Amino acid sequence: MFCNQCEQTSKGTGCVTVGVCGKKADVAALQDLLSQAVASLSRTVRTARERGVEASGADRLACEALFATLTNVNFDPQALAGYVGRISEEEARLRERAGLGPASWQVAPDLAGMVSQGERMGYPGSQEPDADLRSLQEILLYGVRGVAAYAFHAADLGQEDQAVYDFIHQAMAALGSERSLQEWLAMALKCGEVNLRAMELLDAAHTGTFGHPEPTPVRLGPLAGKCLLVSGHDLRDLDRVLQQTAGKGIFVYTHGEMLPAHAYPGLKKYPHLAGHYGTAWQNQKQEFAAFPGPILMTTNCLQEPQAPYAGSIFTTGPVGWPGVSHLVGQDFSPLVHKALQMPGFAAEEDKGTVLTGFARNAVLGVADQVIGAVRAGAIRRFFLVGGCDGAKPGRSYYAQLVDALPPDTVVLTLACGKFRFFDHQLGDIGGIPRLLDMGQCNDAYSAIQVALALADAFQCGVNDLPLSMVLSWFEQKAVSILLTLLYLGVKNIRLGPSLPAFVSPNVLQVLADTYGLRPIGTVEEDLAAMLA
Ligand code: SF4
Ligand code: SF3
Repeated sequence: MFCNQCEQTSKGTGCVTVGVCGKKADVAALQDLLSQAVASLSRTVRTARERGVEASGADRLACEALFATLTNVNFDPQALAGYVGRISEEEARLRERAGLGPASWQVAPDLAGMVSQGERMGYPGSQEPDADLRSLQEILLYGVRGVAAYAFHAADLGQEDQAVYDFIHQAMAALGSERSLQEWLAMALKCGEVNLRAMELLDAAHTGTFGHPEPTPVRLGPLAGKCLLVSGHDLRDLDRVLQQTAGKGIFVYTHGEMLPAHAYPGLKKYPHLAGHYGTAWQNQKQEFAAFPGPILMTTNCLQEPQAPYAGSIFTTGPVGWPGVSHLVGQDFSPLVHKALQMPGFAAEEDKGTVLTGFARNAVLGVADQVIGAVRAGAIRRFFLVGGCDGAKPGRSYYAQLVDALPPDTVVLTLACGKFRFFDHQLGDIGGIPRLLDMGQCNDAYSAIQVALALADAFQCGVNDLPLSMVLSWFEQKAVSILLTLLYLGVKNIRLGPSLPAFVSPNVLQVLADTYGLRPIGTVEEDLAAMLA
């Protein structure tokens, strides 16, 4: 196997025998084959559409399949083989309808055959001998995986844009073809543009369905009683859980990226949405083991379930682990049943609260106050400290940076990296909290809208704002967000805890020269440079 798609990749170069994430060689091969199958489907979709043949069945399926290849989503060989089968059946149907004849390759008929086929083929673009051209194709592939994940969520809540699907097919179909460095770079930036649209759709899906997030204190300690934990990013799944547990005496808690759910009127209305439990994904083995109720994993980041909770964790959507109960469709009754069987928390515990819900509507609602504070010198600078968390010790940089920031600065944060500092008491500046949680990773859309609105108010460009971006990345959604920021021309982003293994030295030089993209350094040096 060879996989280099996430930040924790082995030795900073690539996982070759087993993934640091726990991905085994057969799963890696099946994910490569699945990506190849999507690329083949995408080529057929493009030809069929040129012939005027309807191909909408391929769009969401391709997104879901790509979602299953993201880091920490699906580790189940049977589930991945199932996706490969569905993709190739969809392609065969489409080819028949478009009068295209059979595809030039056939998926192996059984699991073992698929694994060796995936091993032989690798992921699309992996056969490119030139390191820089391969690097750009990997950036594109991983970015497209992130876009597909956001598009899948948005579509689930009824928000779709054909242009997003068309680009996903265009990019997947292009991988492995001969193109110049400039052409691949242009396509990677286009991926960033399309991701902005996908995040916009998801924002519309979330706010349209559940209302605009409102600043909301969230309880961190448990209440006495039966309990159920929901992790991942899928708000619709959380809504279903809340509906199906209503009136049953079960308290529902959020975990990881689900924290910002508490701020949506359509979700906070449930009195049994009791609070937030635990921190970011890499701590789940300890946190889940100590949770006295069942756990639902709606998306990434899933780690190998441990004995204490292997029988009480459930997956849904594109998530999977061999032997773990997978909930299909809208019926979560096995999960609810489990919650009623398990002991729940014996006693209430007070661990204070954290604030969330500072998405674009809430921040722009007090824009005059914020702008006034900047003009009066009360706010010297904003720091967007956002992105993913992970296990590397170097990630302590982000909490140290936040704690070292002077009191006339404001921290905007989003995604699971915030759990390193989300409960630090930073106080406020004239009533404006110094730590503003904007939401999940996809709520980078909110941060962008706030930055654009501030630039408008101050009649300057985003790069001229008193704003520094210090990002932490882990998986492929973060890759797509980084591409969005580069597409928008955002400069001088600091990225850590380490730079992607799939960015070659020459490509990195181009990104450094063009955008000033740079790795994080020490807290002291970076802070001095950003405040200068
Ligand atoms: Fe390694 Fe990350 Fe790939 Fe897992 S997803 S195999 S940790 S590079
Ligand atoms: Fe976290 Fe997995 Fe990226 Fe949505 S949940 S930010 S790492």
